Amino acid sequence: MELPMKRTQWLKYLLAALLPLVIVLFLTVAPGNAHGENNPRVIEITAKRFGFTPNQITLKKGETVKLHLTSEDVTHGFFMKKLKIDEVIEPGKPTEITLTPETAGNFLTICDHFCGVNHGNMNMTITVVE
Ligand SMILES: [Cu+2]
Repeated sequence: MELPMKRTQWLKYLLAALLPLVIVLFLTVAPGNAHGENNPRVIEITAKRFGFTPNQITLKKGETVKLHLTSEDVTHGFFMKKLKIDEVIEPGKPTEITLTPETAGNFLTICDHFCGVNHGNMNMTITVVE
């Protein structure tokens, strides 16, 4: 029974060769797909008289995200005391915030840099879920 022996050996070689390949593939692909500490989710937020787009974002408690803020017209503010956010968004100068919310809830984030007649109504909500 020579042939079955050889087949078994071939299978062993094949598995021995494929296993490291599978491990390498897993290690190279998996971190790219996951959003961990080193690769946070990026959320684009645009400020324009007199609102933010999007008007609401949802974050996960404990998950680090990057907020990428840009202004399409004049200088705006981006302020939410409880999340320790206090930024100025100047036109043509993107601002980046790295944020790891530790408390769940709805946080009204306002423009605190006077930008015109309806400035007082310029805000958005950051929702943090458990
Ligand atoms: Cu504003």
